[in-house]
Amino acid sequence: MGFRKDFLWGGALAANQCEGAYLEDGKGLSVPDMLLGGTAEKPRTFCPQSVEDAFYPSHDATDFYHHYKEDIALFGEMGFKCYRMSINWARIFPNGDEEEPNEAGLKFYDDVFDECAKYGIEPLVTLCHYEIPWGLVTKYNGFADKRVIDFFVRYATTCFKRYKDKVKYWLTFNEINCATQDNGTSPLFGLGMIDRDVLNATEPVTFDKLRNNDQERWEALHNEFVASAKAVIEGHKINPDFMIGCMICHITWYPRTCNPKDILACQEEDSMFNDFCGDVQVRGIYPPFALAKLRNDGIDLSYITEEDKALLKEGVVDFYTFSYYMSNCVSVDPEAEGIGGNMIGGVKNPYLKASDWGWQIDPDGLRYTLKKLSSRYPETPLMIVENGFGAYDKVEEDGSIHDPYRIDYFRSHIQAMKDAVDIDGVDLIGYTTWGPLDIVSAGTGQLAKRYGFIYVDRHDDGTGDFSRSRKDSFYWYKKCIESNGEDLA
Ligand code: P53
Repeated sequence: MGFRKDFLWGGALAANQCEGAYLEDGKGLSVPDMLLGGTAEKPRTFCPQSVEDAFYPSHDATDFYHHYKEDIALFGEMGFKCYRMSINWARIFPNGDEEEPNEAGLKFYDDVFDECAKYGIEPLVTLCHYEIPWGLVTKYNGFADKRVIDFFVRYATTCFKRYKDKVKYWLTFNEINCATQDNGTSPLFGLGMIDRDVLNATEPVTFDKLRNNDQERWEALHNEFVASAKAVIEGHKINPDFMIGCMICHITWYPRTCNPKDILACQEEDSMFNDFCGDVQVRGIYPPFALAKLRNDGIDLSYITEEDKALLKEGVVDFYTFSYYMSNCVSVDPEAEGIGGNMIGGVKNPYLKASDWGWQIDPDGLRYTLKKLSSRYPETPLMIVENGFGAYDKVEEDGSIHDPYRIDYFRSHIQAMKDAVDIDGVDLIGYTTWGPLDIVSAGTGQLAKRYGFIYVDRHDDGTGDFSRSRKDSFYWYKKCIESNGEDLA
């Protein structure tokens, strides 16, 4: 059987991680512009007042803004059918709350879409990929303020109208469920919320200092659900053929042991982190376990109005997309060995190997996840919009880059996808790998954590000439796409 004939093979980037040109053509500042770099061991920090000589990795990123023609040509050479990208909100509405959009920003994405069309590449556009305009953070505390719903809807409808004949596939918010974490980082990235007392910090602030008020955070997430639903409703009026999806960060959880207490703790993690937001966006209702959990945690749920409930019901998504990188374990044993490296945390799985950043490599977990999602949402097409392997790469004397570890990762995950389709009957419409081109890491701000098939000469000390070159994995993925996923050798 194999993958569908029209399977959407491709790769995925986010504007703030690849574009650079952070103040060009009228762009306003956005959250990632305020973040400094870290390492695998040392978390990145936040500082809105430019620290002298400090390196803000997103300011230039890997300069896609000036290389998009070359980059899209390389995607075309690999045979991409689909390119997932994001529009940088602050290019279109520099402060977020203007009445009129910035024409130069709109024009840039017209050019990007036209370039894709030359190679028959279908764009899949995320409207908000961790890149809320900074003006909305300072003035409104992001989605904590209901007015931001309408700013988002204005931005979304502006894009829908402008690109209605160039873009069919849209996602509203990237990894919306990360806001369920109370670690400070995720609310800043996703919701644009930050403690008022560190808003104007002049020294770098570590993320553990960023804490949000729980009541405010859950309300802000609700506002994001409403904003997404309204965008879906408006989008379908503009073009009924639009496919508008949700995007969930799926971290697959396993109980560390068969102790029933571990099983329950694991189910709780899975429900609240993975299932809650997807249920709201696919089914249009808050699932009972989430309502109960929030209520039991003392959250006043009166913000979920009847009017909002009707919007959530009407604005359900057309497809479900998710990122998948790893699985983690859950244990009630406080002595269980933890893992670091991702912002989500978790417990070590003795059967799995991990990347240099502690992300546990688990292709079986992808098959398990696909089967679970297809049972949970049997009428909703699924798409994997992020999957990939962050690693240190070495450039050889002759300029070649051998990355067999990355090829292994993709081979095993694509095989797992194939099994999910062939053996488990999953309706999977596409697969875009994360970071086909080297970019800035969201979690650590590093350039050294590379995901690409295409190497970019840019480094954490700010050196490099941004030149591009093909890694071994480039040729491997090209062959994979050419054979519609049959040739994984
Ligand atoms: P980096 C953590 C865990 C899973 C997905 O991440 C995550 C994160 C954030 O670190 O985010 C997604 O760059 C996100 C991308 C991000 C990618 O995973 O930390 O949608 O923006 O770059 C990989 O290695």
